[in-house]
Amino acid sequence: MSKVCSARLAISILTTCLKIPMATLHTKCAMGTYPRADHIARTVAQVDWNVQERDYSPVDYTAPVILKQPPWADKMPCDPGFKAAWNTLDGAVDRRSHEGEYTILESLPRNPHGRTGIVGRGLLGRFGPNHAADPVVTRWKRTSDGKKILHEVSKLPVLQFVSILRGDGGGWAIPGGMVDPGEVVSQTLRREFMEEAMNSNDMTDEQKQRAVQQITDLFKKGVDVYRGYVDDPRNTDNAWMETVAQNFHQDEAEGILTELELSAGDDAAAVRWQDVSSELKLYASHADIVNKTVTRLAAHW
Ligand code: RP5
Repeated sequence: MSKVCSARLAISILTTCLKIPMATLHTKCAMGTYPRADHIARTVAQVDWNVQERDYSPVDYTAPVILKQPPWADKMPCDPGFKAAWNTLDGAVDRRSHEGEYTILESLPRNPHGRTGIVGRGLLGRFGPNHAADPVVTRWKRTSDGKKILHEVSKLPVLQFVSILRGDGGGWAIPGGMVDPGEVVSQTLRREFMEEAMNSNDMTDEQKQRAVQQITDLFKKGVDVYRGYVDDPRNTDNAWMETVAQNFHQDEAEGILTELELSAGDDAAAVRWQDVSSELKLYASHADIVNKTVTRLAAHW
C-alpha cells in the first residue's frame, strides 16, 4: 500500500473511532421544552429530513439575549448588515462543520442531524455550527496507599474525570466552552478548564502563574477522543453545537493531577472528580464523549 493510501486509511479509521452512533446523537435536542423557555415545546415526529413530515411546524424562537445582538452572535437575518459565508472560514468565525458540508435552505443552514422542532437560533449565537472544546481530564481511582481500584464485576480499573455542575441548570458536564473567533482549540481547552474547574478568574497573579504552569504541563499530551456534533438541548434546525474533545490523562508517576486545586468558577456552580461508569448522566452527549475516553484507556464502564 502506498504511503498516501495508508495515511488515508489511518485517517478514516480514526474518524470512524471518533464518531458517536447517530441514534444517540440527536435525542435531547429533539424533545421536551427548550432550555430556559418552558413555553417553547418541541414537536418532532420524524427527525430525519429525508422522511417527509407533512405537518411539521417548528416554533420560531430566538432567545431575548440573542435578539439584543451581543458581539458574539450573528445579526438577525432581516438586518441589512447580516451576511455570512457558509461552510467556510468567514473572517475569524469558523462556519465549517466537522460533519462535512451542510445544506443551506432559504439562505440559512440546516441542522445536519435532522429536525429539532425549532427554527431560529434559540440560545445559540451563530447560525450553523457553534464551535466548542471539551477537556476530558482523567486519572485512575486509587486506594489511599496508591493502588488502582478495579471494578468488582468488570475487573477493569475505575477512571475518574473532572466534571463541573453547569450553572444554567443543565446538570453535570465536561468543563468545556465556546471557541472564541480566531482562537485555536488548544487555547479554548486550557482557558475553559482553568476558568470553570480552577476558578482562574479569581486567582492572584502568583496563583495563576502556578496554575498556568500545571495546566501547560498536563495539557501537552492531549489526545482527540471526539470531534463533531453535540446533542445539545439548545440546538435548533438552524443552529447547533459541535465540539472537539481531548483527553488529558495523568498517570500517578507524574503527580500533576493530585495537586490540581479544583474550584468552581465562571459558569460552573461546582466541580468534582467523578467516577466513570455507564451510570453517568451528563449534559448533552458528554457521557458518550467520556465513553470514548474509557475505550481509549481500557477502563471500567
Ligand atoms: C456543549 O456546550 C459543548 O460540548 C460544551 O461543553 C458546551 C459549550 O457551551 P457553554 O458551556 O459555553 O454554554 O454543547
